[in-house]
Amino acid sequence: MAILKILQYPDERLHTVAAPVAHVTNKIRLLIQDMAETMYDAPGIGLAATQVDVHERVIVIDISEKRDQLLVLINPEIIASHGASDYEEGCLSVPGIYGKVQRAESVTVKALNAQGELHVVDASGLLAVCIQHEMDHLVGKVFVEYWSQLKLTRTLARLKKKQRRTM
Ligand code: QAP
Ligand code: CO
Repeated sequence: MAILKILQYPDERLHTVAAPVAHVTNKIRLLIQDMAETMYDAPGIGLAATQVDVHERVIVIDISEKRDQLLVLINPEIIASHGASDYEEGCLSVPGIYGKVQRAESVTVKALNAQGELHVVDASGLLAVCIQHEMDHLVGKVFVEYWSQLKLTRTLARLKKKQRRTM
């Protein structure tokens, strides 16, 4: 297993659109293991393959307290969504930046698991928000890009300043 490097916003590679996984091979299972290890190490509650510069539709999520409920979503598709929520979000690719995004309150997602089996997940609250946030990464969208131009410009300036400090 390995801890992967997480791309940092505004890295252009975060805007790459991921391709569907054709077959859930051992290579994909290895990627999932490494992504899970990277997420747990960070620590974070969700990570999309895009964030580790792999442009395939793979997501890992674990919102459990004990960090023992890994959810793997391969080729996820939202088949139903309801309501509205505005959770405070963060992102491992945008460290230290938090803010609200408008999303659906609950979603039903169809996806393959690590065994390549199709499953359907009904999610609400934090899990639903996390799934939508990670699925956005797979189409090259980062949560801060929902914000106003003014707020995004200020965020970019803060990130630049921070990245200068840690160089
Ligand atoms: C996405 O984000 C998410 O700024 C997952 O310094 C987050 O795991 C969806 C993290 C909240 C919905 C609600 C962020 C770690 C982790 C930071 C994460 C940081 C250290 C973010
Ligand atoms: Co993120």
